[in-house]
Amino acid sequence: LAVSAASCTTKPRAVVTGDYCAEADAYEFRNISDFGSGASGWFLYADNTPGGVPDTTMGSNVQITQVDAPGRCGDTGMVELKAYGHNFYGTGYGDYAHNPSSSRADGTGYDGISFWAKSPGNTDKTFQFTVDDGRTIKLPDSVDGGLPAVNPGDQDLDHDGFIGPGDIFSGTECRVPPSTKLASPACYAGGAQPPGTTSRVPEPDECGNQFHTWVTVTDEWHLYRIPWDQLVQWPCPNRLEGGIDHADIAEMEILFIQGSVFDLWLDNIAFYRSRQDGGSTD
Ligand SMILES: [Ca+2]
Ligand SMILES: [Ca+2]
Repeated sequence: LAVSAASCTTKPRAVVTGDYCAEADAYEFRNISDFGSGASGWFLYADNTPGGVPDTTMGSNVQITQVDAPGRCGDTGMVELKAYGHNFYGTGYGDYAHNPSSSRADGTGYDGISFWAKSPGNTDKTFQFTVDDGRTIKLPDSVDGGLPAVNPGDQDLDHDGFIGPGDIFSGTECRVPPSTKLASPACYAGGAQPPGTTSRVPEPDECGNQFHTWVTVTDEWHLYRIPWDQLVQWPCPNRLEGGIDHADIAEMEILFIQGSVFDLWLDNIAFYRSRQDGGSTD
């Protein structure tokens, strides 16, 4: 009997040219986080799966990694977000440096947010990227450990002398949701909740519902550009009209779902726009 040959032939690999640095040539940037030296301005969190990486008992600050020159296009300061073995709700990395209303990032006049990234080797490539503005951010994570006293700019709407659920923190325009220990808004954390979590639907004026998108990276460095209108919210009662506020960008976060394996290298988060001169590299 003639048996037809298996049709799984080997595809030639795409040639890696290494000239990825030119991807930035057509754009100009306003820095948000360049991970040069000192504090990264980012934190990490993860579930408690034994043996999971990162190990949150080793601290929650993300350290800057200095690689050998020439690094990425001559830039040697960056962060490596390594995660595997977290099987409950997963792992997250977030920017804390731009949360207070006094240190928000202003992207007025820019087309969106960009960064450099790669996840080399036998790793997952797709993650959720979330961005808060001053109207969505839940500041601070308040209720655990007692209600914060009222500070200038806070709105103590129930006049009890503390800022708690239903009140409004300075720098936000939305009401503090009830403690997540009681119930986690189903629309707040991406619509997905850990098993056993009591979920509820947020009120129309409640904080949360971050703007978000998904990003798929490769083994090699590339510049990723996220135009403003690609950052969307979940279709929940606390969704805002008109999209994200370019002038009032707060926390950014990278979420790795449970069971995923990442070695995500991340660098130079910035606002980007097309170069006014059309892209010459003078
Ligand atoms: Ca850098
Ligand atoms: Ca109050």
